[in-house]
Amino acid sequence: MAQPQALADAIARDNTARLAALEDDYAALGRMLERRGVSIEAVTARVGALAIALPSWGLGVGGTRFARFALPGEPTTVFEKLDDCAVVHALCRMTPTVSLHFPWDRPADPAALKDHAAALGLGFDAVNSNTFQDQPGQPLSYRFGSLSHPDPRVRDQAVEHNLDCIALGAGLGADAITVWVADGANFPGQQDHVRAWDRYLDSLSRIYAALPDGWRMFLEHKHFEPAFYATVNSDWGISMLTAQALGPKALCLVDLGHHAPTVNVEQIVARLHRFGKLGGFHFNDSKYGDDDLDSGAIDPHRLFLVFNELVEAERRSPPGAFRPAYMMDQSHNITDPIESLLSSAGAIAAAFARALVVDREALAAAQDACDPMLGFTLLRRAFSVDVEPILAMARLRQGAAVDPLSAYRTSGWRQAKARQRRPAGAGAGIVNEEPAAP
Ligand SMILES: [Mn+2]
Repeated sequence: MAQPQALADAIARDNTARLAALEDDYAALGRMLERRGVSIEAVTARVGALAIALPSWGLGVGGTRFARFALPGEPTTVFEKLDDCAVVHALCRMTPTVSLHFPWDRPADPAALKDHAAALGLGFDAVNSNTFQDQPGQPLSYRFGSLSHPDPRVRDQAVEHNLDCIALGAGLGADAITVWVADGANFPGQQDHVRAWDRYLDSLSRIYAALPDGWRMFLEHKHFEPAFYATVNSDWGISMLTAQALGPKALCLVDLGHHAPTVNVEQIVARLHRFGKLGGFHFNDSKYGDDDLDSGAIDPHRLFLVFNELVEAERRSPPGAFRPAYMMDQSHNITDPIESLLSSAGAIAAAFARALVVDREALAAAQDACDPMLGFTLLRRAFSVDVEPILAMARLRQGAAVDPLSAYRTSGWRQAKARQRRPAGAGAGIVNEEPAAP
């Protein structure tokens, strides 16, 4: 079942109705870009090759500290979540892999999960460990930390969990692990900043030593929450120093929502790459903190500036060497997760497409000539291009939807699942509290 028939039919019907207008818009945009010396076909090809991993936890409806509002037909098992991932991918052809989170997604039968994904045409991206909450029956608590906990037995337990995630991921065909820990302090005096980091590094080095050949370890920093005074891996600086101490397989992961509101994230991206430590992204957007809103929902310009640095970084890299792991990390509290993921995929692709139409020679010349207004104008000129025809054409050529939201809604997927799937619980938190296996 690569694609449900009702979905394929909806895509085909919707695309047929929109084809003439798309071809008209695409031709007009192509002429405009040609006058700027940009080949629309080259941009469309790059956009068509963009791949972003879906977070398994993003397919269920999220929640806040206050409530979670279940959606009829939302997935409650990892198998159902993969089914929904396949729907997203069928509609946008930009999300061929899934990032699993253990133990939430721990399958009773890993081979069955791998087969299910393969049948859907999906692969697995980085796996994520979870030492930020206690699991039923877990001997020791992570209340006061995990990899940096003062008690070596807690650290051993957290390291063991990460090794287990690597083994599970390797069996599924993944080749990276993302480590985010909630370790930190709520009060001045609660912990020693230096000793806590030393313990964190020591635990990480044990996980690093167990990485299979070809694997990478992504360190995800976050400046606050759930620790509200100090976080062990708080920002890109300590994350990069940690990655440098560990070795070449350790890289930094930038979650766009894990910085203080005024931090210049695009500059961080440029510098991490300059020092060989840019591992990947968790795309999302925020206005206040780690809001996990849909990508580009609040500040599409910042997303564009991030991609502007990524395009620059790729140009500075040897051919084929630039391969950051792109993932979404969002919490959909009031929308259908499939619709939000499609919206984000479109926003990410748009930012990438706009970054690709920047006149880079003129930009470098303006920078060297100390011409700030021209440099700024060159970026703004690219940002103001409506690249929707490029995205739609890239999708159409791969059999996906010209208008993903419209095709999805007419497919009736969620309504059908509301009749077939068992209802999800309403407990608070970003993930359903249902057993992961069917
Ligand atoms: Mn994240």
